[in-house]
Amino acid sequence: SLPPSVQTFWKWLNDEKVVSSKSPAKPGMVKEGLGLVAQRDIGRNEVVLEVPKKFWINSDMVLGSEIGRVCDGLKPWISVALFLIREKLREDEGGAYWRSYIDILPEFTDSTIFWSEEELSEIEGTQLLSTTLSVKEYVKNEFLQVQEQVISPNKRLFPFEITLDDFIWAFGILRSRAFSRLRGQNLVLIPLADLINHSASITTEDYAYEIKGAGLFSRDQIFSLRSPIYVKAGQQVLIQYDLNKSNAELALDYGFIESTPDRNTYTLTLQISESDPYFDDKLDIAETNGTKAVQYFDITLGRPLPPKMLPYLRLVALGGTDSFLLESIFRNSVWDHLELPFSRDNEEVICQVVRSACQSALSSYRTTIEEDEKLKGGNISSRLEIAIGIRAGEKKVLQQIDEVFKEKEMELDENEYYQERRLRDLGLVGEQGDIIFWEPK
Ligand code: MLZ
Repeated sequence: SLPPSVQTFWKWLNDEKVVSSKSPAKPGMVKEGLGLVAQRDIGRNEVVLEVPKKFWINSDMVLGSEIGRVCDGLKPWISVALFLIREKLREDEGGAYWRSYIDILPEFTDSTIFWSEEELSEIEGTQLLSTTLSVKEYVKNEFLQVQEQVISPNKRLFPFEITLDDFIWAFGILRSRAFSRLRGQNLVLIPLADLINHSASITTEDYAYEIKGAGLFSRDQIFSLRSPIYVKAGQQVLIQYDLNKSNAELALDYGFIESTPDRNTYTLTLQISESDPYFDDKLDIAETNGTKAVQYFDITLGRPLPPKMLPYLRLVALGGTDSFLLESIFRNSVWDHLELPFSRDNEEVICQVVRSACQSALSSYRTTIEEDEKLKGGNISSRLEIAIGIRAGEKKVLQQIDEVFKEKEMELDENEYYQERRLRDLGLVGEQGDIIFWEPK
């Protein structure tokens, strides 16, 4: 049966007429923790619940609340975080209204922002570790600022100690529970709707939830959640959170990963060095073609390289006798030329650069893919499972990239390069590739 806190929450929603006993779904205990369970069969695209705007928690609502006047100008997530923390920590009667919702919120999730140092050591060498550390650094800086500018000067509104951990808690709640891709909404917590869990096997994102008018004669808005698939009574209602997030993003935001291969990604950072003698010309060319001085390329397991990566790499590596291509008369065609191997030297450099970057990244993990695969089957905690999935996934992507450039290395002598293409275009190369000489008359 349901924990008392959840029963109280459900009663509150009934008392407030957000739901009735006939509601198609209600909170229930599921393998993820809490979830929404169908009380009867629910059809595909059937509305599961509707939550009126007065129950939404977003920055507009906070601006109209008791702390509104001190939240003016804050980032939306900071306002909502302050609101949640205050509702959580306050002990006066004013806290009664949101109490039952606050009480069902978890103290933590499996998001890497909640991991101990020991748990984080399992993702040593990964990009997820550095992302996690920089996100925590960001939250800390925001906390220190809001503490100095908002919390400390307003002791009457915040008559309790607020710590960085409280702030990380609120951040984690928002990252995992808020809906962020709604029309006109930056991020919004929708009590009850936020109990919905994610399913990897649901691959349609559209129409699962939306904001709409509460009715023909009402100017109010409601949040409406539909089930993307048919659900039998007693089963959990699930949605797809986000088809575009990588496993690293899923782990950071929600504290889970998928085994779907193309959720595994690695982000390569390439750049035109400021000390490059051709920096200005290269930057101009890069920018005309939609790339920057520092450019990120997300590489996905089982997918081809991003289309702009090879031209960008060739541009970065361009030098020596190839640098004539940077002259302004070529400006309109330079990117086209870089879509294909430009010169043997240039192609060789990009292979070496990428392969050695892959190998050095691969050497910073503590385990091999084989060791990871062995651990996967065992009886391990959910966090360790995430850690293993992430580090194995990154390594697989790195190996894939290395493999691609290893093949390119083997083709170096067979490629046709710019000079040959140009001669051929000018009709100076015969069928067998021999240069045709004119006999002097
Ligand atoms: N990623 C989507 C869904 C989030 C659902 C959160 N948990 C209930 C979004 O940001 O809207």
